Amino acid sequence: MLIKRKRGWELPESAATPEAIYLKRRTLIKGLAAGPILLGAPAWLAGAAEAAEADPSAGLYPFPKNDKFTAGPGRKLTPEKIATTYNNFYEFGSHKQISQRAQALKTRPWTVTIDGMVEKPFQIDIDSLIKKMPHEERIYRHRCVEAWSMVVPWSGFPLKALVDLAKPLGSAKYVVMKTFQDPKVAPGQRQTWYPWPYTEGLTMFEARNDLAFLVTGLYGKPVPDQNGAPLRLHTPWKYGFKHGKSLVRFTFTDKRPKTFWEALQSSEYGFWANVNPKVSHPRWSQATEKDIGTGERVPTQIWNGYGEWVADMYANLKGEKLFM
Ligand SMILES: Nc1nc2c(c(=O)[nH]1)N[C@H]1C(S)=C(S)[C@@H](COP(=O)(O)O)O[C@H]1N2
Ligand SMILES: [Mo]
Repeated sequence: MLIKRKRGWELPESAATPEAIYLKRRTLIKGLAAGPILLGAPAWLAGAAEAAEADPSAGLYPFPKNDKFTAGPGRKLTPEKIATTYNNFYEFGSHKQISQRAQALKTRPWTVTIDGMVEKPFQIDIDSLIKKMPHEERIYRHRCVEAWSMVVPWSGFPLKALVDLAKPLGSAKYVVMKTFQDPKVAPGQRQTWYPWPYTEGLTMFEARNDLAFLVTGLYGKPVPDQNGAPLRLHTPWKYGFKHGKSLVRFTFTDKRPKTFWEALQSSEYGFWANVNPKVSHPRWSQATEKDIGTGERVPTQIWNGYGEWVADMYANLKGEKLFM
């Protein structure tokens, strides 16, 4: 939880990280006509061209902003550089500095499987999915269970649109979302004590809520690998660990899944994980959070401030640990 490094945004431009340079090369190459110019080009240039070609969705961004969603009182957008270099993605390491390592992820081709209790299981490639889904940009606050937060413009589409595409049976009660599994790419997955692949889930009610959002982009561009390319969840009223990254499978079921953190430590992390400042984590208070953009500590809000959209869903749920 402690941020014990020199903060990236305080560095002069000349000290930009190799990752930033990598991203710049991608942009540079996108602006060049492909082909002859690459003959005899240095290896990094050719590699960057491949990376650029490998993301056919890049030209679709930015998407129109949905003005319903704002940073909120007293909050500011987190600088892009911070949100893209301070990450939780245990597949690439159990610390926050995984952004460069995560570039090993190959996000094309990328196939998403829809199965379980649906009319007819199917697979769809990510670019066909992106083209079918109604995209927009939403500013959402992101509250990690570790008591830090950020405010980010996410691009994507309502999870509800994918649920409709999937045509679940009336008997389905949950949608289970799984991250890719490939220990050759993700060194963390060689640590066999973790219950890979990363698994998360929502009730069908939650999945159809207007706020549940599948993210394909960040800051008006395709979502960077370290933030869960090419497809990750965002349910802003829940702790960040609910937001599975780099998703490959959506399974509809009538059984509540054992989620990744719950399987590891059920006394500390549960299925619901709704944000509540009054319910402490067993090892720390959830009353406040550190905004990683401003460095300020701000009070945490019930449902992370999204109660008007989501609180109803839980009104009749008795005997459930809704806030862990
Ligand atoms: N596959 C996978 N998804 C994951 C995680 C992870 O380790 N692996 N970490 C979660 C946690 S704890 C948080 S806070 C967010 C962090 O997302 P960000 O790096 O885009 O801020 O991703 C979530 N999704
Ligand atoms: Mo988190």
